[in-house]
Amino acid sequence: MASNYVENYLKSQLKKKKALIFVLIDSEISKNTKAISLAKKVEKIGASAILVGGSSTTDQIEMTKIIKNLKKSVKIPLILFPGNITGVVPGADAILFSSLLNSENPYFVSQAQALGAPAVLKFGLEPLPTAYLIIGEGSSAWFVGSARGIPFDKPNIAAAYSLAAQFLGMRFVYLEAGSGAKSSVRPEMVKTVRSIFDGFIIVGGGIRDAKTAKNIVKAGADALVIGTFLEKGGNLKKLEQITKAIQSPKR
Ligand code: 1GP
Repeated sequence: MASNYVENYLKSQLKKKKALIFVLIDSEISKNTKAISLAKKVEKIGASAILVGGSSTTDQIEMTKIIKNLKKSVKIPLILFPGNITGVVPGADAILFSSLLNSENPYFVSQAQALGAPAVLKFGLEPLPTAYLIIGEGSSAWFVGSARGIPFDKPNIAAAYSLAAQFLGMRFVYLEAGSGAKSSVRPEMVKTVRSIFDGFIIVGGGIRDAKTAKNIVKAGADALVIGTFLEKGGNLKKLEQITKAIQSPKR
């Protein structure tokens, strides 16, 4: 298996940019041609990776097909973002090998991981060890993952989970407000997690304007995941604004 190629690439990108943009393509929503054209456009705008997945992946054949075509169309890494073992398919570069640490169902904490791990090895996917933390309630990820959502205004709880993740050897934390969330994770929470977690902080869910994005990055996020507002194919201008707002040179 390729060693830490994607992880090292992300680290080197971070040295050049203040924060990274990951664009999420949900293969259940964006079908082939749309997904490919979106990926090409966002690569041009400056996205550092494409996440492929979501909490409701069922069509593995379609997903594999999209990944195969994406691989031919863009140079940036394709990272699987599985909501279950159905999200583990061949052809991508890496996988957010995640444990939903605040799930009430042990299946999402460790059992799906055990069931999925042999396929990750077989497909040569680079596992990025990730603590997936669901913030708030009511999102699909919250419902499907049987999460006990961390309240938006309890940054210390998110920080405690992140510290536990660090002690468990996880190098990525993903603070997830949920796809299409009304409000994103608050900067105060990101800041508190940043003060205690040494690894890579990913923040996603409901980020759709430059000001919000900037504040989350200022608080210490390393990467923002953008999904919903790009799904309909428009709004690339807005992505440009967000990218510009967060990727100004470090000094
Ligand atoms: C969802 O964090 C991602 O898992 C992206 O969220 O779709 O709201 O951009 P949005």
